[in-house]
Amino acid sequence: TRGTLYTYPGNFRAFKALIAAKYSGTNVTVAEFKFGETNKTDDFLRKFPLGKVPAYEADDGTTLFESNAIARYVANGKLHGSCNKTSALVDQWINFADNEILPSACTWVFPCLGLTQYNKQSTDAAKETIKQALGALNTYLKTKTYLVGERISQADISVCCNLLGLYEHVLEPSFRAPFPNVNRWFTTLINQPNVKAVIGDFKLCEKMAQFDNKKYQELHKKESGG
Ligand SMILES: N[C@@H](CCC(=O)N[C@@H](CS)C(=O)NCC(=O)O)C(=O)O
Repeated sequence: TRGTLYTYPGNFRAFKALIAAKYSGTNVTVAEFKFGETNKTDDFLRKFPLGKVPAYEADDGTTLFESNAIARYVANGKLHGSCNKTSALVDQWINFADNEILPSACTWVFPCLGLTQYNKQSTDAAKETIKQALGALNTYLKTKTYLVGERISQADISVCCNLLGLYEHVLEPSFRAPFPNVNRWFTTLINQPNVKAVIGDFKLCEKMAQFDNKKYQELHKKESGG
């Protein structure tokens, strides 16, 4: 299988599929892409009606949106568990990553990048949710190297990718200290050659980032008519 992935650089959702492709030997080319332009063209919208990325077009014409579906497709059945039980466990962690981690991760990290406005109440709630999720993961990983079975699966890849922004920007050493098993597992993941080949060198957060109002104003100049 071969195909083309539409995404902007550094998109953690695209990473889920690109890492899966590396592990599975699938040839995925990243398209020339300009966010806000390429994904608004008629041609793109005909194939991918929401105009969102990542989006995938296989060489046989198959088109897919939603990062988890793309990751599954390019993995060719590998990485998703070979029996009913393991594939359900892999799904469990993929859904955990998107439902229990990602919304709070975005609420916490996006204001630090100036992408969204800061709201103290929602940020505090998000931090608590992240603590709960990391706590659950930490307990689960106490006796395990990987989330499902004895080798890397899409469960590890998807949870790891949804944690990237947190570990990069806000999980400073004192915040992450109570979760040593998660830290060990995350470090194992980001150092795998197939992961490194996609995400590059990763530096763990040293100091918790805060809301960047200057960046926010800059990024939102146009909308406010300035
Ligand atoms: N659930 C989707 C989310 C995709 C998504 O929200 N993509 C954003 C960028 S990361 C996007 O393309 N937004 C463009 C738009 O909303 O116009 C997935 O996991 O692939």
